[in-house]
Amino acid sequence: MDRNHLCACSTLLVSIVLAWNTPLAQADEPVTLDTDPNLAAWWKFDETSGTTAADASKHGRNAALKGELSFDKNSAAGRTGGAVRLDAGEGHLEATRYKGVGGTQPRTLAAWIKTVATTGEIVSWGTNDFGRMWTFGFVRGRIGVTPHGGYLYMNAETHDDQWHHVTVVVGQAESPNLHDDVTLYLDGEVAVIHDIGLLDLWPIDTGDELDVRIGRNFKGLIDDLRIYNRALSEEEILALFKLESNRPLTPSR
Ligand SMILES: [Ca+2]
Repeated sequence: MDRNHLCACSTLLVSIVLAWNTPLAQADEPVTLDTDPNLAAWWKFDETSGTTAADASKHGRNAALKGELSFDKNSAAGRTGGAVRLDAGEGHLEATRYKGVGGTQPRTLAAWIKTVATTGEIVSWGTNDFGRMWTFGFVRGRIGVTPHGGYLYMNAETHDDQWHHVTVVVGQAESPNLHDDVTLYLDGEVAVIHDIGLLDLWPIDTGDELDVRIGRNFKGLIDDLRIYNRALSEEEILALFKLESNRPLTPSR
């Protein structure tokens, strides 16, 4: 056998082995909002026991239930599957060593909430300084966001003991600020803003001191909390609200 012939045979063999080891469906599997590589963390809160909320994004960013919390007593019927029931001072969750989406990066945070209260955080991280925090939750009694020193919150009230889907998006920008680059959504639609203020043009530059914390001082249910490190489109947020996150994403995104 000459050298060229040997090479050709080897190449063929390698190709056969590779083809054998590659799952047929993998290449054709459509990307969805559930399998999006930009889905940085996803807590479904479907657990019914223990003190760990698994990260369904496969990044391993599990969140630990702190204080008095455990799914044995803090699990409740959710919007899909289970939810975590929080009672303000009883405790919150922490994704140890996960620092969230930092700096000026675009991001989307989305969750279902059900509450009769008007205080507390859904999720937060950052460094405790002006423009360096990223806190999503109740701001002056309505759902909004604050990077510490500025705030943006929606007009609608959401403490009616019904499930609401709430989302905040930071768009791609060199130096994003609340006024120009941040959008809030309620139940799949762009939310009317109640107020924006105090350093609203201060650049958002999220720090990396604190681990991601979920449900600090929140009283009620939180379900299906997702963090994407990209700005989702209106259409995609509507799909989350409609529980259609397993549909293939449109190629135009
Ligand atoms: Ca759930």
